[in-house]
Amino acid sequence: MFSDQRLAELNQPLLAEHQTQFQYTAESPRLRHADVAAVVQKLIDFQVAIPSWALGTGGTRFGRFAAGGEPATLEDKIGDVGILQALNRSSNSISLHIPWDIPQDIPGLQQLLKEKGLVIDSVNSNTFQDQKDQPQSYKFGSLSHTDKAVREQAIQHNIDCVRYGKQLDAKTLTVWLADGSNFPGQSHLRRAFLRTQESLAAIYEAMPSDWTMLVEYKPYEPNFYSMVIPDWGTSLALCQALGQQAQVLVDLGHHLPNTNIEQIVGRLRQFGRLGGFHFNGSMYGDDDLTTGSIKPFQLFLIFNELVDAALDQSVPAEAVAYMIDASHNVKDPLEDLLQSVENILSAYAKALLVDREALAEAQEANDVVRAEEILRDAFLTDVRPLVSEAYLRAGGAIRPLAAFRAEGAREKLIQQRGKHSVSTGL
Ligand code: AOS
Ligand code: ZN
Ligand code: ZN
Repeated sequence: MFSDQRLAELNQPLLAEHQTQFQYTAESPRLRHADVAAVVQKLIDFQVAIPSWALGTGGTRFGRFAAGGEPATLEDKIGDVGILQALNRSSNSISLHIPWDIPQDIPGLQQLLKEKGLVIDSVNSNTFQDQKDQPQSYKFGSLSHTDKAVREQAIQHNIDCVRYGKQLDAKTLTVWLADGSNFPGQSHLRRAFLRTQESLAAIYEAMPSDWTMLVEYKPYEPNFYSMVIPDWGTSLALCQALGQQAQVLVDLGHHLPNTNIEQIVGRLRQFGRLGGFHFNGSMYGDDDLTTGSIKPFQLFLIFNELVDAALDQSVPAEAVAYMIDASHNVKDPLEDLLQSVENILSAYAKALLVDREALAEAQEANDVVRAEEILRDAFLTDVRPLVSEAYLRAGGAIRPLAAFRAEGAREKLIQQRGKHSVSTGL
């Protein structure tokens, strides 16, 4: 849909204004301390994975309102991420969820991924639902279940996920467990943890040596009394017991209100155990809203920790997997994802603009107000021209969302796939 030529046509009317704005920002005396060209290059290099399950409308337990033109197959989903990538050149990978995305025609999928310039970054296992014809039920847990037969089924499912992932050159297995209990006394808390650790170890052993296992935590939902992996401490303990290929995954929505997530991120980086993110926006809990829509300052502070850690020689270098985990009830899913990626890039750009030398001085001198003002200066900078410049230089659209609309992309997808097509994911 978005050929290079079409993108050039869509960019043409915006070009002059963009150049003026970019120039103005790049030459702003407020950014004297920053290397703007280097910031733009870092934005160009930054990639965030798109979850296959966020390409359709999610709905809630009360209802679901289809967007129309939703992807029904893995091929369609790759097509959708291809649209995002053509527009913003910052979404070159896809997270799969098994069994929603079981790859069938491997050579065909590989070809399609190549054509669109995409890779599969991670495979997510699903032991939170029972599948048709599945012998054992996950009603009372999966990797933590009291019954060995259920645990073995869940372990095998995770091993199968790795096998599917290998077919498409993925290198990451993400494990999120719904396991827990709804009432006091229902579950033996320590034993449930130990059984989980044992199950994860069996999966870890079966994983190729160049794979990473990401262990996601979540304080509540679907279980409301206890979750087996409720917090980053539990994830970290499991990862330390498993080995260096096991890393903690931080989903921004998986914290109780007012948790200092940036500090968790800083700690995990320091310990060499920050494996990746599930980005989303959160007002109350696991809301899975557009990343940066509710707490943009928090998103900036998270990136501030990441940028700071990357500059610190004493912090172990590690590959962090940046992924979105979102769900859409009222927005067009693709528009939402374009907004999310842009908000992520903006937060990153602002973090890159922090005057780190001045901040370190203010911190050493305990100058609270000055230190805070330095962060606020960066946060309040309008970085949209820098983000647009990155899109443009990478070959994308100056304004991806506007291009998506100008092209009538959703209408075209509806023409192709129908008004009532339903995505296979949640
Ligand atoms: C669930 O709350 C988690 O965020 C998982 O990452 C989950 O696999 C994903 O949201 C898809 O349902
Ligand atoms: Zn998640
Ligand atoms: Zn979640």
